[in-house]
Amino acid sequence: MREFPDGFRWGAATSAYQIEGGAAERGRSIWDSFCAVPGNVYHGDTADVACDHYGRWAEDVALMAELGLTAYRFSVAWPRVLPAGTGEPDRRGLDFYSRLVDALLERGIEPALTLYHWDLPEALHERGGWLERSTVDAFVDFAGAVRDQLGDRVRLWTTLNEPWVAAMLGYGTSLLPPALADGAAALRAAHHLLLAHGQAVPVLRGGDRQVGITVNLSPMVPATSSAEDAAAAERFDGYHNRWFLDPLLRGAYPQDMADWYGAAFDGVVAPGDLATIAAPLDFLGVNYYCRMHIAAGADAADPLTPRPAVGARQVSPSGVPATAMGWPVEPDGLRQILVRLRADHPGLPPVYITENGAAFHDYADPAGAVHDPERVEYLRGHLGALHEAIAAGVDVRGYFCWSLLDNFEWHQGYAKRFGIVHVDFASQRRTPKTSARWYSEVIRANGLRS
Ligand code: PNW
Repeated sequence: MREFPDGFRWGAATSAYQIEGGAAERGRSIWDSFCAVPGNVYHGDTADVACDHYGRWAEDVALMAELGLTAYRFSVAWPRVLPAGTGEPDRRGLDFYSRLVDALLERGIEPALTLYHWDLPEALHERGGWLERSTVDAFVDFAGAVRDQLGDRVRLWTTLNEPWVAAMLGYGTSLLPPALADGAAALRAAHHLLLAHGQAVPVLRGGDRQVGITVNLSPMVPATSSAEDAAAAERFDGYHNRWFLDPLLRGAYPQDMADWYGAAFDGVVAPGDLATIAAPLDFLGVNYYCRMHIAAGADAADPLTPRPAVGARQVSPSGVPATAMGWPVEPDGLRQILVRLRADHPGLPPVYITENGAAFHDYADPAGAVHDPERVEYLRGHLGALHEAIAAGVDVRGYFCWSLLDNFEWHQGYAKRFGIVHVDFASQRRTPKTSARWYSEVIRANGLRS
């Protein structure tokens, strides 16, 4: 038996855009516009209905209770609270989240709220979006409006989900909106996202509220033992991990990367910004999916090619099993990144694993049960690695599996299923997969029996 600490939180995670639907009752976001362009999203899928969580939230909370979750991570759709991005909050939007929070608390499930999971109001994008400081101010107002409504009942507050994805993929590639594929824009957006986080921290603090941010981290593995690949992996680490961790936890951007980016990063930082961004955190949220294997030399044809350029590319390791996303399954990477975090940042706050999971193909048997043996093995491996990290002294307070439900997997539409609960998108029927039943047992035991 590998037991977890007393009081360890066992959760599952979702995000507003990926599950809610209810599109007619909220404002538009950059994702709505992106989905409307043929070719952007696999199969032309949209999130107008998604899992209809907006209509079925009560059923979904009952399901969480049945599975025994002790925490639930969700995000608030900015365009549902402030349809035009700023101005007067829409009561319907605030009431929706208020009912959700009450239902969770009634079931003894701790709500963990994320303010920004990529659904920027279209109206703010039209005024420059994350390229402009005015969006930082709008975010702080949004944070205040949600705090006013839910601050008495929600204890765990996360400002942003994965600023690397929002900035480096959203502004630096054409894979996610606003799809600018512009390196200088990506650095500007990243800085303004971090600033929005930093400015929101004091607004959210108070009472027994704990405030943090979620970053996605990956250990970097040089593809070969060459000095070129080692240097490339170090730059990719700077681009992906340190560009966000260092300002948040050290109050400075990594100098090697600032030098490498050169003119693309000129004039972005204003006096005082770095102190704002480094506001002390009550916890750090870490999303972990896989390690990244890195070789020197860019691949301009790769839609994920970094902008600004880092002279490095991701390669697939041979002999390593992969998920349906093509992501290598390397559970020990979770232990590696946590142990490194603790070594690199002596003042590291408590950590929550705010996402970990995988897309796999599942199959239904004649009785209607849905089996996903690969996900069970994925979760077992990663929880084992997490247990080792805790034994090594990393203060981890909880784990949220991504995701509670199969959902709208961004530009991959509904083709990739991350849920521990199967969703039939025609009938909206929810069926817990084998992995959900297995996870329930882990929660009940507060650890791994095998
Ligand atoms: C996360 N990468 O995104 C998101 O927070 C979720 O909304 C999403 O559904 C989930 O992972 C699965 O994709 C990531 O390229 C997207 O390193 C890309 C990366 C990491 C995380």
